[in-house]
Amino acid sequence: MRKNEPKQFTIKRLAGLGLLAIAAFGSTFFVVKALQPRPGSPPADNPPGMIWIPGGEFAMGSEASDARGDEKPVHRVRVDGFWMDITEVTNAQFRQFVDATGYVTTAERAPDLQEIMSQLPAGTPPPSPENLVPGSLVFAPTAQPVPLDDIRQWWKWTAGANWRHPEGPESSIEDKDSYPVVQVSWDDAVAYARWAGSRLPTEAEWEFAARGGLAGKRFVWGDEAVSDVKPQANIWQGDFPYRNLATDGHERTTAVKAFPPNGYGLYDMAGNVWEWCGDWYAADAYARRAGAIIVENPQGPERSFDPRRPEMPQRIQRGGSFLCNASYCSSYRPSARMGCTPDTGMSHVGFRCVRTPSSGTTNH
Ligand SMILES: [Ca+2]
Repeated sequence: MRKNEPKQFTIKRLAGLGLLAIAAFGSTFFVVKALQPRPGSPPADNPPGMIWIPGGEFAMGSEASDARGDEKPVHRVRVDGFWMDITEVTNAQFRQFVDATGYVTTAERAPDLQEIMSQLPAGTPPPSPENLVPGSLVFAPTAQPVPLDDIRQWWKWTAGANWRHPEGPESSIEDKDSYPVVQVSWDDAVAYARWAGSRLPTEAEWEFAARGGLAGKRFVWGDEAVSDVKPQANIWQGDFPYRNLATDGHERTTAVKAFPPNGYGLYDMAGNVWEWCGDWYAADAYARRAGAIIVENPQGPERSFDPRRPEMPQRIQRGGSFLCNASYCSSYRPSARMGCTPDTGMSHVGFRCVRTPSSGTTNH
């Protein structure tokens, strides 16, 4: 691994093992073409809390100096128009879903030992019984600088952590109705979306929307560098993972709409919490599109592929979180991709939904 290369990691809900994969990728220069918005007026029946994203053709991915291997090559993609939640799904919205359905989230159920072992390399010892209780992964800052190659140092399996107690059993979401729900697995997000008459966005829809009509820009707000004085999004200021200066006023998540929206009127498409997408994660998804003139409404690969963790199927997350920092994880860039196993909840992962006039509510 060369020094100063961006890192990407994969996390599995492993009941205390905190197993992860870390990989680094090289970087090259890139040039992208201009966005070509597709004309057309939005449908009249705008769902509440959503905004019409007009669809169009765009350059997906990045070959900038801080882009990772799985963001390359940049390629042309067209997506049809869709409605998208203006904000991340909030605690209040998720509570409505749970109250209406009695849904029990993944983090509120005990992990399945057989399933865990099936996704671990042969010979890995099983987690201890006391860890096979309902819980989830919570970020815990370290006391001092640590090597950034082992995320187990700051992600802790926490019994009793779930969407109602996102930082552990002593925490709560009281007075946080307008904060994004976290500690939701991909399965939880899909269940909510179905109930809401929506679905998770495809990765292509998410990136198109995040770019907000700007072509080939590094960030959702343009090319302007991240400001330490007036941060453009809820990301980490200071030294990760031990010194959080919180100059943006927020140590962890913040209420939605606390930062300016992007060009489409969408909030927190950079930072605050990661957002699940419908697609499987495949490191080579873009490489497999090479040669296509334009890819229409891609739904993602048929199956997950990650050479670093082949035994762990993963779904896509996008947008980065309050933990992202240029020195470690600049994943608030609109092209940055993350894979995560669909049964994993974390204290910096949420989601938002989309809806299309004709395609129904299915995530595959
Ligand atoms: Ca976000």
